[in-house]
Amino acid sequence: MYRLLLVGFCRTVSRHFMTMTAATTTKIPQIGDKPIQLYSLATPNGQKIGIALEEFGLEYDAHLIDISQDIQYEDWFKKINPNSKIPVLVDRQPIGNDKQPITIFESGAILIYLADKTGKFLAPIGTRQRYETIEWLMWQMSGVGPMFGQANHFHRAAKEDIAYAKKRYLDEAKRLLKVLDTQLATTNSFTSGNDYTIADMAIFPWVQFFIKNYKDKLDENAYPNIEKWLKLIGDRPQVQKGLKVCSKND
Ligand SMILES: N[C@@H](CCC(=O)N[C@@H](CS)C(=O)NCC(=O)O)C(=O)O
Repeated sequence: MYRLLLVGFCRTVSRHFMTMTAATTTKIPQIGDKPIQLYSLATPNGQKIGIALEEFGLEYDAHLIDISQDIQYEDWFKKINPNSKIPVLVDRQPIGNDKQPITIFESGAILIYLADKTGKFLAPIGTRQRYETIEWLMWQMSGVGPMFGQANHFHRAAKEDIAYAKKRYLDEAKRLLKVLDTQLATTNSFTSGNDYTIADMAIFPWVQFFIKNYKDKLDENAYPNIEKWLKLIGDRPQVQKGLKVCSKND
């Protein structure tokens, strides 16, 4: 199921596609009555936010954005994310005195926003722990997401079989997994220390996807600490529910 879903995601879209979609019209999803509106799809980048909303216990309406239909290039969507990618979150009861709804794109930014809104899963400003968590969140955003995404693209979606690209991104994915495994051996619990944080929520969907789908290309038993951590997080009911938010199969 994962395989089918992920074959076409996180792809580079050509200008040709963009011109085509400019002409199409699709209805803007109905806005629900919950304070938070989520526009997403159950890919690893989208799943981070499904997990977070469940973990934070926030009320939300979820709108499935089918990126294979280029909904992300429609004008209404570009207004909420000019970068045309899921996930996007709109909060009609934002933090602070500002009564105007806030719209946030980029999953890392959404996670920090939700943590600040609720005071959960990210330590307060001024603590060392906060920056350790942000460090690992940024590591996911700049390393794991793009590199695992490229590895998946060249192994499963690319129209050309390019051995150099396949090896380059698979090697980098393996290196990143080793970095995580070593870190988890040090903390002996969660990614940035003793507490479960938004860094774990960001890293989990990508690592789970990659370990499951690329088992045959990874060395056996190479990541014992990751295996333990995957179970610890994967057993959480909020995570199991969050993974399915905006799933095409539900
Ligand atoms: N850095 C972004 C990446 C988001 C992203 O790449 N989303 C993909 C799905 S996983 C997407 O919407 N792709 C649509 C496209 O490229 O046309 C984030 O973490 O929010």
